[in-house]
Amino acid sequence: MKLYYKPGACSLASHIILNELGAPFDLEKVDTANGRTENGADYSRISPNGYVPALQLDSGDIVTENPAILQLLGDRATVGSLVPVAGTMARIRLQEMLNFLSSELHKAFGPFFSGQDLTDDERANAEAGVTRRVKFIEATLAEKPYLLGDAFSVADAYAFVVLNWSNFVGIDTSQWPHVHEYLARVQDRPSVRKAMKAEGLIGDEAAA
Ligand SMILES: N[C@@H](CCC(=O)N[C@@H](CS)C(=O)NCC(=O)O)C(=O)O
Repeated sequence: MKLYYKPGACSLASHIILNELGAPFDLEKVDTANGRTENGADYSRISPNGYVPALQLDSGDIVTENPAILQLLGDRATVGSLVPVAGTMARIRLQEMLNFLSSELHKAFGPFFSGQDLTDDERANAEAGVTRRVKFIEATLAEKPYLLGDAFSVADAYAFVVLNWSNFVGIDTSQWPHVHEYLARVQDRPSVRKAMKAEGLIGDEAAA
């Protein structure tokens, strides 16, 4: 399998889950601004929408969209419970959460990554949008250690990546005590530190 990724982008969630699986995989960095991969390939021929992540399976099939890729990878886990069994209500809860993360929380960060300088008002609006969505996560984490319950799942990898963007856009996560503690706890997983190190987001000391 090969993951097409951009450092620190939402593709980091799939990178974390690939590490959780423990099987070998390849990585290829994408420059989404110029539509080329690090090997010089035209990325629009790999993923027509031009964004990451894209996962190339050994069959040659390409899968895009975070919720689809994360469930595909989670279903391949041979140990642990990265995704609940398909067809159960627990699996529906995962899909509910992945859709919330993708279409609500992830997209709430959009204005910060628009490439435009935000005015004070635009920044305040964008921050209010993020805060509105994080409140649901904060309330969820007040009840249980991970988004689906007692165990880390693919939803936690995605939530970690998106919530952690707060630190890059200047939103103080200590205003959400459960989220703040959760981010530190998830970042401490070997799969997360390894992926962040490989993407150049943390140094050797933090990854050790
Ligand atoms: N609906 C897509 C959204 C993916 C997405 O927003 N990818 C961003 C990075 S997090 C991207 O590649 N944006 C283009 C860019 O950064 O130039 C999914 O869930 O996979």
